[in-house]
Amino acid sequence: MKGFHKDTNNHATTLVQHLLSTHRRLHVLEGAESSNASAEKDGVDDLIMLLASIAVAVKSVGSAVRRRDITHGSGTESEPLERVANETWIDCLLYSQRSCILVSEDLENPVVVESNMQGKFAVVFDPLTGRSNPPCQEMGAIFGVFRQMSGGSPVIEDVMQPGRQMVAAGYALYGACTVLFLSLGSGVHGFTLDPALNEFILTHENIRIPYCGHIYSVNEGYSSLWQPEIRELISRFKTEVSLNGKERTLRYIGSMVADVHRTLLNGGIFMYFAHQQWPNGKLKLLYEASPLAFIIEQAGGKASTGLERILDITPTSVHDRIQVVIGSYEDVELVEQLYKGPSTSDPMYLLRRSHSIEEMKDSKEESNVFHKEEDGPTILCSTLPRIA
Ligand code: AFP
Repeated sequence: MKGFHKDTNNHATTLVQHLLSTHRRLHVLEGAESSNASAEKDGVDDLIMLLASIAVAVKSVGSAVRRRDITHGSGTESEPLERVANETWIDCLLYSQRSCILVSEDLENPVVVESNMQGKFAVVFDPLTGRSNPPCQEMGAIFGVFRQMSGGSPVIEDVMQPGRQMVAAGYALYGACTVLFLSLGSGVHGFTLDPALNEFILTHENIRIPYCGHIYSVNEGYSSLWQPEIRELISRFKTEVSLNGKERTLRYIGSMVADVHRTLLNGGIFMYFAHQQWPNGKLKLLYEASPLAFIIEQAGGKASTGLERILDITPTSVHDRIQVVIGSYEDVELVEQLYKGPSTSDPMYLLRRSHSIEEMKDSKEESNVFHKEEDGPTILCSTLPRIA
């Protein structure tokens, strides 16, 4: 794990300090006459207050998860963890007085906040995901924040927005330590909970996902339930050399937030295709796929259904399900090209790609610098002609 980022006074940077300083920096850059005035104007201070409340929800659910680890199966558990998590998120969002309408994976219908507690933001969230992976190692939470579009009382349209209109998104993971990764649309930053301070400390500043990877993540247990073209696509993808020259290898946790977290840090691709049990795909658009697509795109990656960009999809219901292909730019692009098939894919793509792989091999022999991890992908990026 990277060390704590220190500010100019050599102090670890907390979540709120980072959010405030980033925002101030952004406004100075925009030449705003005074950041206070502009902060007020565009409600960023309100957004920071809302994110601080989400951090409180993550801390308290994190400690409930850890307690549950200790008491697991002892019968002393009073309430199911998912109910504890859902109620905690709703309380924190309500008392932030910055939200107006809430969508939770664990509630059939959206919650409209009482007018005297209302703020400007619509929040969509999955308060506890990966829970079919007991005991709790790979559980987490996912959230997305939209601006209220309607004037007056909030309406369902305030959450039925395409992901590209989010003003913030993020996820938490309750693994060996509790981490919170988020973006306000200017890069992705990761924070780790320091149990001694009970503060989220900046540990991953401005993360960039590797341009290509060799890890692929898909539940191959469903291959018999997939459409033949999906089976064909996965077997083709597995045999296509990864641009970093490494053999492809499978990693699948079964918790999207954990699988995407690994993909963000190490590169590669996570896929969940439709199959007989889930004809439209299993994963939820609004509070699973869209927020994680926002994060991955902000880190330089790509996120699609295989055919269209996830962030351009406008939900038709709050619990819509979609297919998900998300991760390193080059890997997702390869899957999209294979998925589109010869009729609609870029006929030159695979040719260019194999050309680049040859070039890579040549440059590897030549400079034998390829083995130096950090150089690998950068060499490739310069060789792969972009699709206009
Ligand atoms: P739970 O939150 O019910 O554990 O579901 C997790 C999830 O929605 C997502 O996080 C996983 O990627 C996916 O389901 C795993 O689904 P399969 O078990 O069908 O592979």
